[in-house]
Amino acid sequence: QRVRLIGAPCDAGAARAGARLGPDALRIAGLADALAAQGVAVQDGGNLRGPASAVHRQPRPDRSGLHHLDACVRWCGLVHEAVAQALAGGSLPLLLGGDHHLAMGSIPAVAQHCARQGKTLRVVWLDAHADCNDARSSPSGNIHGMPVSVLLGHGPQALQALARPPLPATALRQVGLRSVDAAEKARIARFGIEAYDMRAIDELGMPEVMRRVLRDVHAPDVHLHLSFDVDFLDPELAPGTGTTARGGPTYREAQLCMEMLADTGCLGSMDLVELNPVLDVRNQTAELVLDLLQSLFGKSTLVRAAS
Ligand code: DIR
Ligand code: MN
Ligand code: MN
Ligand code: MN
Repeated sequence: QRVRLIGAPCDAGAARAGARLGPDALRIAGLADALAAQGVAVQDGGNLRGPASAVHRQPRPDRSGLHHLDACVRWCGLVHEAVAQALAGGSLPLLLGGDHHLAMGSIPAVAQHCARQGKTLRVVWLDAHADCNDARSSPSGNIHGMPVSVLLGHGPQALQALARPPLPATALRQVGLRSVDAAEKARIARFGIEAYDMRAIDELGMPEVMRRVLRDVHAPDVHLHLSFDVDFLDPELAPGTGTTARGGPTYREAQLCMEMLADTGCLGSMDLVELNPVLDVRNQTAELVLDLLQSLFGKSTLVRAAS
């Protein structure tokens, strides 16, 4: 398996600055070696070069109610192109964010690739948040809180062009939610998104949640895209992210989640977003993420019989 690393050092969509340093924090933690240890051929495409963000951010929404709209649109364009190129070259694109608005660059590129290849796309969205706002419902104006709306064709007008054609809601599954705005709660129900909050994980257990999420994810006709927001993880394990929410998955729950995603054999692309090394403790969040990535790329403790 060939993986192409695509660094997107951009935090224009986030609530606080610092996620722009995520790609290098992952490299310094040993990302390439961690993947190589799982037999992955890693190709590091370096960091994309896009519009710079202010060092001291004083987010002020523009007339549309969106922070840093122009920068976000331009970064998504760069990401879209890089992801499309990696897929066309037969590699698995691993987008290193940067904040989660960049999924409006990666996922449409993946969807277009799947349409050409006649593959069914399934997107698993691991996040504490629903990222389901639009300009009017957003309490913050931060675009990282909006990509799910946009991908489903309901987001702010100014972002709609990024995600054509929109994904059907049936292609998306969210896991780990615990910080959802009132308007988002209504929108999730209205859009018909299959979402598993922390209560679902408590009641059903992570194994049953993931069995449901992956019930129709089987090789070879499904392309699985994983959109991994680091704030999915419990903040006691993963402090290095801009908008933490307590009560997230434990270390083992997160590992099992990765192991079950790996077992599908369908992983075709991934976003790894919202790592903010400025807020981290000795890069421990980056190191934890590498542990999880190894499981996602097939690491297991014992030889396992095919199930
Ligand atoms: C909040 C927080 N729902 C917003 N969202 C975050 O600003 O839209 N998304 N942190 O990642
Ligand atoms: Mn997110
Ligand atoms: Mn989040
Ligand atoms: Mn976010």
